[in-house]
Amino acid sequence: MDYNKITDAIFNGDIANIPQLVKEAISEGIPPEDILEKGLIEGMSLVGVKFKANEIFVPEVLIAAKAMHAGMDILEPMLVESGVQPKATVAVGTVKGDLHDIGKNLVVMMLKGAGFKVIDLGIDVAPDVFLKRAGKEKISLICMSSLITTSMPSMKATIDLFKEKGLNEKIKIIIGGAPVTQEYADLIGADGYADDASSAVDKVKELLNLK
Ligand code: B1M
Repeated sequence: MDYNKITDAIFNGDIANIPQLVKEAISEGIPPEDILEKGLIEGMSLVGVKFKANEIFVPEVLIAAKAMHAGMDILEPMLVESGVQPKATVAVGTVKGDLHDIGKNLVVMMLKGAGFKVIDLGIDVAPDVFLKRAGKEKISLICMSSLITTSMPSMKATIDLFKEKGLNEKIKIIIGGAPVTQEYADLIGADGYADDASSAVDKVKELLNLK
């Protein structure tokens, strides 16, 4: 399989052809994780590089993101298949002021695939929304995602709110996203940091003492 075909299709926002290309890769026996990492995510990284260099602009990025979602829709059932009793309930959301959802969706997918019940809170999630949902459902851990530096303070605000309500012992909070680091996690008092979606699963298991 030539991963470049998928990478190019993401970069060019070729929404019509992405599902077929992903299905072809699956039929060639390529593991879905490889299709995701070496095809879809690679394409999106290229989009990021060109966006930063002002060589492409928001409309192109949006179309590429739609193509990415079209590819992820095909892979999701394969990454998620588990059918076992949920290990624990985890909530995932992109924090207030931030509309990026691709990385957050990957975290959701990987956690589901690892057998967790996942409550996807979506994007632009305010601290009190995390709090309300944590009160309603039996959430053991929250994963917060931030892709822009301006939304990072909302991670701290959420952690502060959980501490203020005395929930920080009961509900762990971990953070991730491109501008976020372990140092930032330490600084704002998060229980953990994960560099990518599969490390997020490892961190969740570690913090909840699950295998
Ligand atoms: Co935006 N954007 N964007 N954007 N965008 C970035 C993030 C940016 C780095 C581009 C750049 O300048 N190089 C830049 C941020 C700069 C900064 O803050 N320092 C930026 C900007 C500036 C903006 C706008 C302000 C642009 C504007 O309007 N002028 C605007 C902000 C809107 C808002 O949120 N309020 C904006 C808008 C958009 C679109 C809507 C056009 C679109 C989002 C579409 C969507 O998500 N549905 C978009 C996109 C697509 C990007 C880039 C190109 C790609 C992001 C992405 O999906 N990457 C991005 C550049 C880049 O990152 N290279 C960029 C692929 C994804 C798989 O990676 O999300 O990092 P990522 O997730 C990774 C890890 O970070 C980790 O796991 C994933 C991998 O497994 N992870 C977690 C993520 N969340 C986690 C949570 C965890 C654990 C791990 O929990 C524990």
